[in-house]
Amino acid sequence: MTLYLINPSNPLVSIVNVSESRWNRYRVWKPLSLMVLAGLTPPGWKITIVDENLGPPDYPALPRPDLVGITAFTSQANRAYEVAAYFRSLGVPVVMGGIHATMCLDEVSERVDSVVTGEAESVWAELLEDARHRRLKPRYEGGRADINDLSPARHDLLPTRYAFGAIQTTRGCPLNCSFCSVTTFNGAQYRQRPIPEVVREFRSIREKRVLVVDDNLIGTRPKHIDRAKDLFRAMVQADLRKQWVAQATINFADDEELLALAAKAGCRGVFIGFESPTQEGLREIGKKINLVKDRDFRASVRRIQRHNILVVGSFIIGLDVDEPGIGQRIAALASHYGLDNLNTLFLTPLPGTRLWDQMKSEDRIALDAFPEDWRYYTLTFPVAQYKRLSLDEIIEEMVSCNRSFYSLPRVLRRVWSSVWQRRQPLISLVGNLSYRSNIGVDGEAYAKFRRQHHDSFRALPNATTSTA
Ligand code: B12
Ligand code: SF4
Repeated sequence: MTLYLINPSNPLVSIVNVSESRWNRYRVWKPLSLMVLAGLTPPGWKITIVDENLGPPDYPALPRPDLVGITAFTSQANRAYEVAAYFRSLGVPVVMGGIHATMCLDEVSERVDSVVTGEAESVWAELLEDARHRRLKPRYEGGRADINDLSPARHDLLPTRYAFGAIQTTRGCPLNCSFCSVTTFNGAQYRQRPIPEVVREFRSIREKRVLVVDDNLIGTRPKHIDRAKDLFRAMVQADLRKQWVAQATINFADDEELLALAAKAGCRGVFIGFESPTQEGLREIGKKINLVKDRDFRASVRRIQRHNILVVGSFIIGLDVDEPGIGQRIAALASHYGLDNLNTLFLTPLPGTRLWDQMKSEDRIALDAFPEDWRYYTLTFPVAQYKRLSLDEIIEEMVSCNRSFYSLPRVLRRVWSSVWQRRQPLISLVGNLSYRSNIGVDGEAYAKFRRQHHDSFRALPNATTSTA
């Protein structure tokens, strides 16, 4: 039996087509979900993983498979349906799973033969057996997997042409920020894989650099932090010689021992969600962990950087409290914090989130011609009615934020400080130039977007500005 596992592309991802910019090749990450599914697949299946981000394959030239499995984030849904339609036209059954299939079950069910909701571990073997006997059910409910019993991912099934391999050591997040899908999808319970299994899987990754995909590698409670320390100790002991980047909350900065162990275990960069420059903004989205009184964010960032770890900060534009000037405000604050890179995104109601429910009930979802409009749900396009910013204004805020943070003097200052502090100057240079080179391409993409979608955005009755 032959199985194709497909990760569809979205040409709008990061706005820039990967091949358009040399720097953006560094954005190519290995799709872990499909390697995990492959790891769960019993012997007897010949598996091919297709990552369309590496270039669209010539499907008609490939042998006809017995089953196709497609993964998709919401932004990939359109392309997922195109691929599904092609294989179904050949009579090949298609199953879809992942975050979009879980959050938009009805839409997906209409377009594929079978849908897996939630985590696949508990149902994948059964589904494959059903496929073998041509009795696929329309739906399999995966729920949440037993974290102590995950199969290692098949890291060998994709080429090593990626800048980063990928691994997952925990699932779930208790924080449930309004814009984020993780708590709904993976649960509020922070589940940690057994450390020896993580170390074993790390060893099987061929890439030198690895993205630890956990939404928060260190967790929020003292027992989570202790586990993170134990993991880092085990990684040091195993002498993995990997360099890795991860996502964490700002409390990463609060424990010197944790930072020292992370650095020793190979941590070279951390993505942290700062989200909003104001307390009202943080309250609006429910990012409680950033609301801790008296936190000095600049000092926290500096503490992390002292361990030779780069800090990439993420902010959101478009909160109800955001007014004209927010872009400059974010750029100034991010520079003040001393962030190595800044990633600013538009507030985006993703299906299944609290924000989606709220915006839907307020009739504020502007791009709602689904499934076509899903391709704009990359967080790099405005897709909703923003309370105090018109379409033109919010785009201007994004452009001015990036122009300001990635202005040449600021880039040079950051790169110089990374040389001075011996904090990976080359990566800092590449990262800054990559973001800077996007500004021009973003401008063209926004101009086209504005022309095509201006009419979908109308002034809210209580908005302070108009879209005219
Ligand atoms: C790593 C990651 C990335 C990597 C992706 C690398 C890659 N090529 O896969 C990068 C950095 C590129 C990325 C980019 C984006 N991401 Co991202 N990302 C993640 C993250 C942190 C982990 C994903 C992961 O690898 N998990 C580990 C695997 C094992 O879990 P899994 O994917 O859920 O797979 C399991 C099940 O879903 C299921 N399953 C999955 N696929 C399939 C397929 C079949 C056939 C079956 C049966 C089952 C199945 O089985 C698996 C095992 O249980 C998630 C958060 C999260 N916790 O999921 C966000 C997340 C997926 N990203 C998100 C978003 C919004 C984006 C972006 C659009 C915007 C952005 N700037 O972040 C872009 C666009 C990407 C695109 N291609 O369009 C959202 C998606 C929400 C949504 N509704 O789509 C998430 C959920 C984060 C959030 N805050 O809500 N991301
Ligand atoms: S944004 Fe981060 S902290 Fe908030 S719920 Fe999502 S994963 Fe958790």
